[in-house]
Amino acid sequence: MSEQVTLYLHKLSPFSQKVELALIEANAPYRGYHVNLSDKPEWFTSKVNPVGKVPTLTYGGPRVDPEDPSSLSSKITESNVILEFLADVYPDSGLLPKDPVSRAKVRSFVDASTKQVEGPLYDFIRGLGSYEDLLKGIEFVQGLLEDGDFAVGDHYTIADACISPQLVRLKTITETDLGKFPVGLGFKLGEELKGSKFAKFTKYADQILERSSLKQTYDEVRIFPLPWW
Ligand SMILES: N[C@@H](CCC(=O)N[C@@H](CS)C(=O)NCC(=O)O)C(=O)O
Repeated sequence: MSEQVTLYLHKLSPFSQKVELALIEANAPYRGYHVNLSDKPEWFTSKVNPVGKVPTLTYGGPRVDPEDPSSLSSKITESNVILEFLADVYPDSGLLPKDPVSRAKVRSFVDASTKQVEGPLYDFIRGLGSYEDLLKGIEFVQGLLEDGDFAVGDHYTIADACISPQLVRLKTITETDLGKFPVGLGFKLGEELKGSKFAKFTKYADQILERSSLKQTYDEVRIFPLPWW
């Protein structure tokens, strides 16, 4: 029997969503436990993650009640680290390709999408970041995209899982203009992304947004405003 996997998550957390996407795409059995971030249980910081953040994954050890975690399981934190861990634990999932050059490309994509889109996008939504920085980041990441349906190669990888929460939030803000940025900038961004300059990015995003893993992990109605933003 496979090792136990429990994912401590929050349904509105984009970082949790990355990990849940990878688990679903890998067909990995896991138990999800929703952590109430507005009233965090004491056991979560004392027994699961001292930093108190989701996602956190427990791996191995006995199958216990998630509210009474075992000291025998490994506790893995930070969404991108967890993505790599899942690719290691499920080597046949395709979450990382076998070929070293393709693996490096996936990792470069994860790094770039985190620094150039994830950070600027969440700053932009919170009214803290610039429109131009976000657009430059999207352009940079577009330059890394290959020609197929996936970020790298012909299979869903952690590169796709890593950027998906941003793609779906980009869709929401460009269609609704919801966010703490100046009124109208969300719609403007949407128009810009529809232009020929961003055709490759938009085509890729549209394909990823159709995946059932994405639909299973995103609740558009409840996502804005996020309680902790
Ligand atoms: N860099 C972390 C960020 C995780 C993070 O900020 N999680 C938020 C939810 S989106 C959280 O748990 N916030 C609760 C808190 O800080 O108390 C990752 O990639 O996993």
